[in-house]
Amino acid sequence: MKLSDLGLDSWFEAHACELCASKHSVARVVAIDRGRIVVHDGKSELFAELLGKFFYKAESAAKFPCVGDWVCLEQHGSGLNDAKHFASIHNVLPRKTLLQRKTVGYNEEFQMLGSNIDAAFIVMSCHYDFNVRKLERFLVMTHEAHIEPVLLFTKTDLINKEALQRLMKDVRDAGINIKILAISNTTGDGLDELRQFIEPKKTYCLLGSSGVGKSSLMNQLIGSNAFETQAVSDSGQGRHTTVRRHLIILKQGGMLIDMPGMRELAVSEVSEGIEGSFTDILELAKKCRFSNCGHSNEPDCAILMALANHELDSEHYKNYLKIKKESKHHKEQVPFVEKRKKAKNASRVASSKVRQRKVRSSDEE
Ligand SMILES: Nc1nc2c(ncn2[C@@H]2O[C@H](COP(=O)(O)OP(=O)(O)OP(=O)(O)O)[C@@H](O)[C@H]2O)c(=O)[nH]1
Ligand SMILES: [Mg+2]
Ligand SMILES: [Zn+2]
Repeated sequence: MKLSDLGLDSWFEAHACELCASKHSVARVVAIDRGRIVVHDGKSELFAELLGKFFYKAESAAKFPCVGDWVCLEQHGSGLNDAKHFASIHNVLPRKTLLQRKTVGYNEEFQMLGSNIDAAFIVMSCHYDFNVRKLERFLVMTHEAHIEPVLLFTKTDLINKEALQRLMKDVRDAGINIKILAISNTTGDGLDELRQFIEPKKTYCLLGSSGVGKSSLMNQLIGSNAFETQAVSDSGQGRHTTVRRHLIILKQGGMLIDMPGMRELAVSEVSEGIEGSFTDILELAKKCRFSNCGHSNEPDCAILMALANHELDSEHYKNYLKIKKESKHHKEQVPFVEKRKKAKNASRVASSKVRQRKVRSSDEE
């Protein structure tokens, strides 16, 4: 397999020239398994270790590799059959896109979900899971990362055609114009259209709640039961079966990342994400008489008028305000968080130095 089949292009190659030494090769991170990094070098998958400098220098979690990254790899030993063979990661190449989310709760830390993703399938079961407001949150997240969102309905076998049409209408009524695909993993309906949509050399990921059928879809596309799946509860709740992200290379070309189901989606500071996802509201706001209109009681407010004559759905507008408020809150928190993070990193480095010293002294024994 050529590295270009894994998505390597001239943009990454240019960065590799700059960041990788001549004895290095480039490889793509395909999984992170209990702290062990699995890379694909075009020939096979292999485990790779991080150089110590990552732990000393990394000011933020974003400096560590995540699934989808291109890295400079050094291989030691004479091949995979050599017992002494091992690989180490020297650098992470810049990312074209980075999908991340704020971790839930008070801390303002990020979790990297995947990088260099071209399009994200927002997977929603049409049986239990579907909710326009949740979809809007996923849209903000993907727009913020400059990743094309595609809505993928699953479990179409559990509802009739009219109900599916109604769901699609709900999406369009909320002003959402993204591509929609609908499939059933059980009957195979819609899978051909999905396969045609997936292009060689491009990377896709599966985002969505637990139990919507992400891993079942992976199995359908690779034609085996390599990915573990588990029945949902009677109320349709998933059981968080998938616990790690894993990028696979499809035989037809193209790559797909399975991800664990997401419980909650908190937003961070997402100005571009909001612009991309609520264009209808932003367009309306331009028509208000005052450019700084607060849309509460101003005269000739286009938003208030649209709400009054039901041209603008009030739930859609409420969700916009809620996400905007969360984003603003996050923005205000950032300076405090940076300070806390710096202090935390300093203590982390200190304790890792102690650890290293201990390891060294035990090596010597
Ligand atoms: N009827 C029906 N059931 C499906 C379909 N797709 C998946 N399922 C079932 O839904 C359950 C959950 O599927 P998974 O593939 O494990 O869901 P997941 O999204 O990977 O869940 P997590 O790994 O927990 O995030 C399993 O019992 C699947 O058999 C479908 O299209 N139709
Ligand atoms: Mg799964
Ligand atoms: Zn207004």
